[in-house]
Amino acid sequence: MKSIYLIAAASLAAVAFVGCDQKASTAKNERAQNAEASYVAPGEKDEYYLFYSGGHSGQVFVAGIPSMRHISTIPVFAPYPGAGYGFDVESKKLLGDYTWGDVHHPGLSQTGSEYDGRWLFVNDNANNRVARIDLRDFKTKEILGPIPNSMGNHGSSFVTENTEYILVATRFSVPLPKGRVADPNDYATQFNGMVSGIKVDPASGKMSVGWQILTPPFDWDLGSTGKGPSSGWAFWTSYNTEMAHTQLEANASQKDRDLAAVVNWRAAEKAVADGLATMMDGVPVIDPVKAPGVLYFVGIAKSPHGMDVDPTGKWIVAGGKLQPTTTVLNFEKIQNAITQKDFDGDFKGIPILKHESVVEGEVPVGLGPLHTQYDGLGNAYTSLFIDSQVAKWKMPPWSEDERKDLSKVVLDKIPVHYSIGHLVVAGSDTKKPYGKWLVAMNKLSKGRHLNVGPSQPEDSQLIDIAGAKMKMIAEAFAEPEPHFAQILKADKITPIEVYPKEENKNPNAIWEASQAGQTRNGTEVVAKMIAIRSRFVPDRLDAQVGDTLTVHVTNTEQSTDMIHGLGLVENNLNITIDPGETRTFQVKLTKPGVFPFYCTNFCSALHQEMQGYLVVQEAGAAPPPTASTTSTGGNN
Ligand code: K7E
Ligand code: CUA
Repeated sequence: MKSIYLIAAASLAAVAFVGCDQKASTAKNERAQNAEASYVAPGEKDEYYLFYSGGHSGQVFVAGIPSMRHISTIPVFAPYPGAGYGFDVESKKLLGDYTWGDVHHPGLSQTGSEYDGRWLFVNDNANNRVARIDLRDFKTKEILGPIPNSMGNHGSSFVTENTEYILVATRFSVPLPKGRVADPNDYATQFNGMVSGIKVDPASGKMSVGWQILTPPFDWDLGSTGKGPSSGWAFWTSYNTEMAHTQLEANASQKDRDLAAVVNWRAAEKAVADGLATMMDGVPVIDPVKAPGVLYFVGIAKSPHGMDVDPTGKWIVAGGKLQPTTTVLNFEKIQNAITQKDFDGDFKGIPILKHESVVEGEVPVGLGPLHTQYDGLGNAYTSLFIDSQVAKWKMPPWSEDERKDLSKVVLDKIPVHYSIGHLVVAGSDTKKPYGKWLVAMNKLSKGRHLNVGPSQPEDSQLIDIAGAKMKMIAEAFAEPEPHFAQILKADKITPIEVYPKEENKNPNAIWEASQAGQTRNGTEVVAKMIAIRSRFVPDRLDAQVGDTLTVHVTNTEQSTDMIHGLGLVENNLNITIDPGETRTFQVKLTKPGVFPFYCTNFCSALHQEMQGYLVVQEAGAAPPPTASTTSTGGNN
């Protein structure tokens, strides 16, 4: 008896032991496989760039996929001393009066609905601007704005199929033109929103405001541009069709449906050419009631957020934050409804397309659907903010059986950590997505990292979408706050590593120590300086209180990664100069003294020795003998 018990107990224990061990080794295998999937060995490179918005940091972050390693921060709307951005004359001019921005939606330039690798556009929600980053050198080249007649540049920056325009829509409505004052109690009659077409010069990328479409005072939200059959069109969700101006969290959630905008931007172009626009604050503004065919509305699920056109251009998916479904619009049906005037009345003279006539279906994806992305294989991926999940579901066409119960097209769900906002599938907004990877950008990390105190990072998770089931692979953290992102195949671009000397057309560039020195004209002191391992020439500058000192620094190096910086002590100044580049800084001298300047970017064994002095005499002092000569000594 006893022995039987013993045997039974022993075999039970053995079963338990084997089971546990198997589980452990499966888990271990899986960990190893996942690690391998995102592992990029030292010296090897990632396959994709991830450009993700830096939110209220005002910057753009660059990481590699699949490693998720942060590679670079591209300063855009805020000073960034690490790149000397916001301290030299050129970048100060770009920033204008602002020292921050709120970046939400990066958009890569496209040709024929595919990424062409030329530019990355990003919006500033806070100060109504759009910026253009050149992917040749990953630098911000232009900031346009504040955009006239446009308040709260959130529904932006959506690139049209050949980068004809960056389309933007207003989050906030205000009395227009800006500067006009009206009582918020008269919100419905005195306030307006706006959709703007920011024209992009095809050769230079230079932006200008092309035209604008006046809209009722809804809060325009996310948008997307058409392609293929929907070429020339764009779509935005909105909230607050209630036109509330207080306690929006309750007052803007009264109706069961909100209105999305269906915009024919080619018709808008034509309306301006036909003289149907009137000028407001220097921009041709179209009243869509007077230019029929430019703007339509369509009712979609309550308080929507994301609006995403699929790679074929046939389907447009809206996420309904307060309704557990995505609304799938059929573009062909939209066209038919427009031709047949199949309207459900109008809103302030703008026709509302009949919901039932243009909606293909409402897919029960889960709670809090925000944004949708596509893999180009007929699958959609929707972020579920409330459920903290990504739902994978099948795009139309659907079978009769599926139509009857659309829960059947929901194929898979994966938990993310936590409260996902945007998600991105590589190339989702082009006609040929790369698929393969999905990055979930989660709002809360809730301590899934080393404890860094109360201010916690955002959590981004890499999900493998190549198989039938989604697979969680890796996790990375970023500073606040990634909203949207774009993924670009690395071999699409070949950024430069130095600025070629022959391309430097800056009239103040110098390449020889013999050309270096300073000149004075009244109180204007101008110096031309060279930075080269490991010295500045000249390494002495002379000026007086009351002078304006302008220094043009050329980094004459032509080797990769040989960057020099110039920090001027107690003058709140740091610039960095890339190889072959000339940068200019300007200081108004207000206090006498001797101020050291030094190289801030580690460049050589003698980096620490790379320094000089700015001698500032009292106002009116006789210029010292060395004032306009080149520095002597050193190793030149
Ligand atoms: Cu969803 Cu500004 Cu695109 Cu954030 S927005 S999540
Ligand atoms: Cu030059 Cu450090």
